Amino acid sequence: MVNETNLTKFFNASVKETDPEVSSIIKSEIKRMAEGLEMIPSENVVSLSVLNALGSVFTNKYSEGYPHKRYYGGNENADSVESLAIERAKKLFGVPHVNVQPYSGSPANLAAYFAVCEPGDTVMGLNLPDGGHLTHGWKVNFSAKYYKSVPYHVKPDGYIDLDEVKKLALENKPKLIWCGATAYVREFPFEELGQIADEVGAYFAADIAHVAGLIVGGAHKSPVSHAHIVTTTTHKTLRGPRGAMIMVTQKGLDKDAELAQKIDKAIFPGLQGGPHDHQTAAIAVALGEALKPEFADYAKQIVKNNITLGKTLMDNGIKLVTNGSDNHMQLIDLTQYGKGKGVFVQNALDAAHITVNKNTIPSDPSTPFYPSGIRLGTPAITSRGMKEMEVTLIGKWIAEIIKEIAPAYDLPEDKTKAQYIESVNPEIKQNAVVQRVKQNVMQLCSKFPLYATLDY
Ligand code: DSN
Repeated sequence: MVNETNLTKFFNASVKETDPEVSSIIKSEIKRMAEGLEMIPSENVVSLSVLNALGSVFTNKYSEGYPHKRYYGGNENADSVESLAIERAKKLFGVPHVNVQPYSGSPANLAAYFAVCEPGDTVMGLNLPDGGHLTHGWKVNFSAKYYKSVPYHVKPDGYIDLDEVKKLALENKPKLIWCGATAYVREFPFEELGQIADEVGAYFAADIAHVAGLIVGGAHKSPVSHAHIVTTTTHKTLRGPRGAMIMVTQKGLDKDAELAQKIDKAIFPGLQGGPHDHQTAAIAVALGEALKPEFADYAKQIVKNNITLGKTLMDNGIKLVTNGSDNHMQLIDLTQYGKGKGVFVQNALDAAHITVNKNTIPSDPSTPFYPSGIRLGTPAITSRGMKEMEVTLIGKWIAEIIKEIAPAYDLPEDKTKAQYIESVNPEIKQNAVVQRVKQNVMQLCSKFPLYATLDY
């Protein structure tokens, strides 16, 4: 028999007692996060409430369909939590229609195509090596295999080439134009791209996965009055669980009165089965947090921290794409030290407990797997409470490591790249500068606990 006390006990039962193997891996991951600086700009630290909702009994439920129109019984609570998430998202973003069921960002974008395009239609998005996303038309992705992809690019200065977008749009008459990126450091030109889309009669979809938190926090302008469709993940600057949402704007409904139904049908039954109700519950919690006034302070602090990070790096001799940033991420250009240096710097920073990712830079002289840049940012360290003072220290440490490691190692031109990287890794880990920075990082992290209330 399940009474409330049993349920509470069950809910709180630690995996420690039932599965020591998994428990020990989770414990190691908590330690890694707690003792390091998470600076991958698409990652964050969710609240304990978000974690709690994500680990709730909703994971047991099947709810194919939408609130009050389900294919299974027992959905009164799933209806309530999904309706609540939808209402919060509508209020937060100022849109008339929201679907909170996409499993993650790529399925959300796939649904947008499925809703408004036929296979073979022409679509445009930012080229992946220029910072764009796989699902915006990169050649190996469904978005270029099933649609005719005409990518646009950034200019040599790193900003989106709006003249090129206009020229390509007039020539190719796309059905859909995307705005959004994984590695773009300036505010998106939503208004200008929306005008181009209108001129050629295209749908305009803004994928705000990276900057959703900055937008709802008032640190960046919203695309809602310019786009027909807005997609976003929920786990980046929005600081929710892994998941995604698709929004239809009033402009979208004015263009196509059926657009909301088309999006909903594309998600279910078009592409997905049962929604992840535990994810929906956690999204509702995160949206509730984002509606609070303190979230605006958080969003603005992310940007302030990132501007400080960029300035510190440049003051210490590091080159940045576009010489800085407007958002939550920086793209370090390592080509002053040679090509393909990203992997050595990523490994050295990893050894110093600073987690970043190697990334292509515009016109990268190397390849996406061995790129010449580093992408890093401030959402997660801002969630831990770090401000400009801490970020200045971190920026100096990163610059020290780059200057120590990047000139010291060169990628072989032949097929021995992976063996070479593996062979120099132990030396990089033991490097005196890397070791000193690691000690400093661990000391700093101890003052900003990941979850002050968790026992790890
Ligand atoms: N993987 C995400 C990122 O890191 O930006 C994009 O899908």
